[in-house]
Amino acid sequence: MERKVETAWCPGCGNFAIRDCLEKAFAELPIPANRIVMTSGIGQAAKMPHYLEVNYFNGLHGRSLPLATGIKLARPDLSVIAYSGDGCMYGEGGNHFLHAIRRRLDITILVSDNQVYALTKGQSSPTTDPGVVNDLSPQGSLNASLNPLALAITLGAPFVARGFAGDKGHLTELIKEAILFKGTALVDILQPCVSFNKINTYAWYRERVFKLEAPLADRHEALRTAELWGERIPIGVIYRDDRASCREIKEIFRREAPPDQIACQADMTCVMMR
Ligand SMILES: Cc1ncc(C[n+]2csc(CCOP(=O)(O)OP(=O)(O)O)c2C)c(N)n1
Repeated sequence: MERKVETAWCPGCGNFAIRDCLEKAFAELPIPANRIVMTSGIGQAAKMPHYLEVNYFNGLHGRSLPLATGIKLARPDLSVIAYSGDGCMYGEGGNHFLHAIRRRLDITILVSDNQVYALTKGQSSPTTDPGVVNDLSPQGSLNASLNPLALAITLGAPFVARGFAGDKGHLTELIKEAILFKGTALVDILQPCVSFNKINTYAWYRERVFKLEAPLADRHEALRTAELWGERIPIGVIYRDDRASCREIKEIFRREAPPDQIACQADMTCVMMR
């Protein structure tokens, strides 16, 4: 396909494969293109919507979720996708990640997880494995890593999945399923970074990933599966709960206040004006 825009990604970046999957998913979904909107923060991954034919709002670092929340509150008819890298979503945006899931809105969260802050030249990110040596942590990354899937399950997210940029057919289906899911859906995507992560390469993942046959409905079992990392890494829908309801926007407005009395705080928490 002919591209109109040149990307800032390195040749071989996992984001190219993820972009292909998003394009295919958008083309195949029964949702008109003008009903889909993406939000993103800052980083190489956050440039994803720039390179797609999609409506988008590119905000500050870590702020893709407040933007998505605001858009969803104002326009519940739109399919809203918050996109970013692991640093932006789980680091700078970590607080928003926690509370966006608690709000139970119908938003899709997609993350290019390369286990590194790539745009700023490879610092350890929240998902960097402890002990990993990089240019900026020559003695090895000191912190424990954050497991976004286990965290999302713990917070009660009703759809929690992991994809792999090296399996485009599987990832495309995951993205479509997450967008169609009615409720907060997370897909953390294993995205090899050819420049700043020489450990978690395509080959490294290919030796370890295995596909889950079906989503788990039991949260505790899902949590145990989400915690698998290292020798065996599950991909697919880890947890799916179709009984969990997402909050209808009109319900929020009707129960809590008429729309003209609603204000949004800086973190997009809806509050009633007194
Ligand atoms: C508030 C704020 N802090 C830090 C930065 C610098 N910064 C820009 S991009 C980035 C890292 C992005 O990493 P990630 O979200 O993992 O995406 P990647 O580049 O790896 O795709 C950082 C730290 C910033 N722009 N704003």
